[in-house]
Amino acid sequence: MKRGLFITFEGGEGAGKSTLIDQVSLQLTREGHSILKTREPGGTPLGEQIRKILLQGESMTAEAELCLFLAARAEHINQVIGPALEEGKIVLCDRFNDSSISYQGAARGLGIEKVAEFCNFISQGLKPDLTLCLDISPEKGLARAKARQHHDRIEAETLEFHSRIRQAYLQMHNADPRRFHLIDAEETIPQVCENAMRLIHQHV
Ligand code: T5A
Repeated sequence: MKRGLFITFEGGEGAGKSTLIDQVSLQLTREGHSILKTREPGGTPLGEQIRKILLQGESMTAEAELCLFLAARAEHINQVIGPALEEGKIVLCDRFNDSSISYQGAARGLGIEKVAEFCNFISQGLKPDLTLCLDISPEKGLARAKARQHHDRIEAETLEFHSRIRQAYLQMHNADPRRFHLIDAEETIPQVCENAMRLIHQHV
């Protein structure tokens, strides 16, 4: 696959990813870059339908949950991410494989290695060039998320569940610090954005 630049954003609930992606997108567009902003689960008509089932639907087994996230991702890569990268765009993606590894692999207990392998198969080896993970304590992130109108099935999990997600992200940073960067999400929005842009400018 010919490449633009693939940047993913990770973090626990309410960490500030959507806020950051909007700011980064604005700034990169002003600098003259061609941007595609997208999110998971979602980004395609089928992906958006799957998103509703995953976030608003009935409870399901961890295995079913993983398969649904990956079904949405397969469509997303094929229809949206892959073509945009081929056109040379900078793709800003709210969550990708690292979310499945931390949420389903670590927090749901399906196993980090097994889920990583499954993700790699589904995404045909497509890896982000850069991942920015907004690090925040689960207590503070959930408080931010709960202050909003809409709440979903996964956000409503226990504090222990959300703590396992944070631990998994910290491990990912330790395992691959050149790609997977942690950004302190408890700083102000402009400061978080400045820290993210500093890392992005090393790649564009
Ligand atoms: N999931 C996803 C899996 O389990 N497996 C997978 O493979 C994938 C892809 C997605 C859910 O699916 C799970 C993860 C999620 O549980 P979602 O609705 O997209 O659901 O949820 P999130 O991705 O968690 O998005 P959120 O909208 O909940 O959080 P964000 O985008 O991180 O936070 P944001 O930007 O909306 O900010 C939250 C609030 O905080 C404020 C904002 O103004 C907003 O009010 N804020 C700050 N306040 C103070 N200081 C800052 N620096 C702030 N930054 C933002």
